[in-house]
Order: sequence, then structure tokens, then C-alpha cells
Amino acid sequence: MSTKHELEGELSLREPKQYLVLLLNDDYTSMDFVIDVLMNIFHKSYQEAEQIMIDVHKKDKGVCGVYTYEVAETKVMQVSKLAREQGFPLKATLEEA
Ligand code: TYC
Repeated sequence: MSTKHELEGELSLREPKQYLVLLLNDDYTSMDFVIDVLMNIFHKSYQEAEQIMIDVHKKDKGVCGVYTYEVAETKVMQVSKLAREQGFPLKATLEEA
């Protein structure tokens, strides 16, 4: 019989670490642009995207997905690039899951 600790050790050898991508609220990015970002970069449905956007707007940040480091980092950069191109200050960050 393996202990919980041993099982966690085995899992960490097999599975890559996971990272949360968090979207941050600001006063200038339009709600429609945030919904577009969530649909196009994070592959959310319109309904999910609208709910996440409202959550971030009210609570200042919110999770838009959980990915391996490289994928999470790419999403953060895609958000910055698209926001910069459209003149919005929208930012996303990474957090270890
Ligand atoms: N607070 C923004 C507004 O009122 C909307 C917004 C929501 C901006 C989520 C960023 O991550 C964000 N227009």
C-alpha cells in the first residue's frame, strides 16, 4: 500500500506542473474586448466568457484556464500583444496551481 505522500511523489514524476492563467481587472479595457479574448485565446463559449469577465470585473482577478508552463506563458503573451494592438491595458498573469 502506498501512502498519500508516495502517490503524490509518483504523480509529480509523471505529470508536468500546472499553472493558472489569471486575468486582471482594470478600468479601461472594454467588456466586449475581454469577452473576445476569453473566446479567442482561451476557447470559452460566449456564456462562459461573459461570466468570467463579470467575475474579474467584480473581484479584480479570475482564472481563465490551467495549463503547462509553456502554454500558460504563451497565453499571457498573446493577451498582452492583442491588448497592446487594440490600445487596452489588459493584463494576464501566471500562478502555480
Ligand atoms: N472593468 C472593465 C470595465 O468596466 C472591464 C474589464 C473586465 C476589464 C475584466 C478587464 O480583465 C478585465 N470596462
